[in-house]
Amino acid sequence: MLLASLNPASDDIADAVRIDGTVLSRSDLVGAATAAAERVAGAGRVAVLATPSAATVLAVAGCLIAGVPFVPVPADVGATERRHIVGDSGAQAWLGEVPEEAEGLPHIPVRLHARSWHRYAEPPSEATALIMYTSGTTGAPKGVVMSRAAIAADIDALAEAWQWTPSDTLVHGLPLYHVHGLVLGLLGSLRIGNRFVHTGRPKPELYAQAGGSLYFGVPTVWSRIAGDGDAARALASARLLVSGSAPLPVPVFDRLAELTGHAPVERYGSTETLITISTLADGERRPGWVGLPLRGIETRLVDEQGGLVPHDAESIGALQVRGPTMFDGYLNRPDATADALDSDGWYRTGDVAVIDADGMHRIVGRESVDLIKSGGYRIGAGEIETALLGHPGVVEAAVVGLPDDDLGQRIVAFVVGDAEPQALTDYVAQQLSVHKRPREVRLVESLPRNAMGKVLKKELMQWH
Ligand code: MCA
Ligand code: AMP
Repeated sequence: MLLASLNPASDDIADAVRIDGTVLSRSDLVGAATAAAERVAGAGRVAVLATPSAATVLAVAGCLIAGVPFVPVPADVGATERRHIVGDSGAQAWLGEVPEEAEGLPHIPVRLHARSWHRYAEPPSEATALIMYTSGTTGAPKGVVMSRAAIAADIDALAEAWQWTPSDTLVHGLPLYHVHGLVLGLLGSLRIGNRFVHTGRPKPELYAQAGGSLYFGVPTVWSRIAGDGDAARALASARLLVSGSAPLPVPVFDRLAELTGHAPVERYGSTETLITISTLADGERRPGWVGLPLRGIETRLVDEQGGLVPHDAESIGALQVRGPTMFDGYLNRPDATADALDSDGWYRTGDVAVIDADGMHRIVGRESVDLIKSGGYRIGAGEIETALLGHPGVVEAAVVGLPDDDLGQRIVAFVVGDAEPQALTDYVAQQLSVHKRPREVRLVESLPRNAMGKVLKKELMQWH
């Protein structure tokens, strides 16, 4: 059973889930999620506006109980992105919360106090659990089709790596529409049966007050905690602090270890592959390195000619991964699927890495400057450029990620035109999503281009 702790035979606990001021016991959760399942059973696919709320928890659990694939939609989604996700995914209704503009879909509310004790048969493990939208270097986000089997395999491998058990209390405040917060945080807890606490936002003081044993955060969150001595020291009583979604800077690793007494566990993955590499609860946690392949995962480094690169801690290659946690392809995009996954099941991560003789991995960077990681969010430069070009005051636009102490990278848009910078920031926030807005818009006379007319982004990144 994918959500094993929602088995009626499980012991009840009074506080299985805490979120947005609501506390759900395990039996509340089973009863209310099964009531949500009854409302969607038989639907082909539904959208869930993934606000950090009990309604989202029940909608997600209800879909997985009924075997209805769901599409998590960013809570801060804007108009263009919402229209794309709803249209491309073929979702038939909103389950749980509904955005102001429902894109013509009916709304099925989730009732916190409804209860059903109907028993659904467990759907086949190869069935689709969810479709998550994620950005590429160009174009609109693609739907990543993820099976129930892949999710179960990933959570079980992580439980082994992190000694994650029902006696843990997992705390995070990350969005419930990406792998990190949703698949690992929420579904992981519902499979393993630990207490789950969502802090609403991932603020240092909220992490400090939560009294958890296992904490998840993106590097921006850990960096803010490392900058807040009181909050960091409050985490000394935790068992494991886990960082992922972007590189954890070594000084943040060191400062966190000093203040909390815990060297953070770092792990690496992607929407398409789930988490594939991690350091271990009982193994070496080396600053700047993301660890060893999880159980069942194979990795390799490939050079530009397709040859294998040695594992000598120095030779850099394109990282490929394969194993039971891989996605089933991009929805409606066989071309993109074929580009990403080869016929032997190897997924081209787009990251470059080194591996040492013991199998430890270090992520060196990304192959393309057009995939930006900001605050742990994956953001395609092309998607923001297209959005900006839709504004009447923009003639040309080029977007890059510049190094940022807080966000890892911050989105900077270079624009030729006569629009107000703040108006452009707001425009992207309204069209795409708030977290994809440029943090800086620079109006320029022209963009550096090569003889073919292609913008020279590396040159642009040197402009100050
Ligand atoms: C500012 N705001 C605006 C605007 N400007 N709102 C509308 N229009 C504008 N122009 C408001 C926002 O609404 C928000 O308000 C506030 O400003 C701050 O928003 P934001 O910039 O998002 O906050 P931040 O503090 O800069 O965010 C840092 C963060 C966030 C909290 C770390 O980046 C975050 O949650 N990152 C997590 C991403 C993640 O989970 N990635 C995992 C991907 P208000 O505060 O009132 O709401 S999965 C993955 O990568 C894989 C598989 C893996 O390995 O895990
Ligand atoms: P996403 O699909 O949002 O999960 O983004 C996946 C990408 O995040 C990967 O291809 C990496 O570039 C990056 N990433 C995730 N975890 C780490 C990590 N621990 N260190 C460096 N990069 C990471």
